[in-house]
Amino acid sequence: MTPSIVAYIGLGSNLNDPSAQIKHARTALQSAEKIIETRFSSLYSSPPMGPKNQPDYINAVMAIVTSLLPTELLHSLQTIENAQGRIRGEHWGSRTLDLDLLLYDHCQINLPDLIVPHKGLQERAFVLYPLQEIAPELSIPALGSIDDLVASCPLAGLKKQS
Ligand code: A4P
Ligand code: MG
Repeated sequence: MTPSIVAYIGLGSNLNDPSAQIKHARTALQSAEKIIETRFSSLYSSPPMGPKNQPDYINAVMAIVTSLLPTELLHSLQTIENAQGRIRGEHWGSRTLDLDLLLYDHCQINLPDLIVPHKGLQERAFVLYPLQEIAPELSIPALGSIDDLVASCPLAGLKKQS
């Protein structure tokens, strides 16, 4: 059996009551097989990165322990996205729910359908600030300490909600 691994999931939504989407996804993750929540960040709002003709986002980060392999975990995340009505349209376009596997243990993964740490993480305030809130001691493979990454990343309109 795979030992318990610490992983971090990024949650994002900007359609159909985004805060409710994030809370619903949290419940779904808590109920998913072989996933145990250990920390959940505040909710944060931010203007869209990418196309601007879409609503603001709500984002959060969840820390989990899991015995799922990385690709199994990605599959579980996609199942939850699909159950919440995710339709894949424009790249970086509006979505009811986006679940990204940000970090999986200290692994660096480069598969056609799975890149970990999640690409662009170091430039995204809506990922780094909630991550720092729940994991202030974190060190990210090839990127460095969460404190240093946050220090070099402007807020870009990010606001803590709750
Ligand atoms: N994929 C590869 N690595 C991963 C990973 N670590 N976690 C693949 C999850 N998926 C991963 O993703 C496309 C493919 O990425 C998947 O098939 C999976 O195999 P997707 O969710 O279908 O498409 P996407 O989300 O539109 O593309 P992408 O590039 O993943 O976008 P991001 O990076 O998720 O960014 N602005 C604000 N303020 N807040 C946001 O949350 N999010 C996005 C989307 C844009 N702007 C935003 C926000
Ligand atoms: Mg995504």
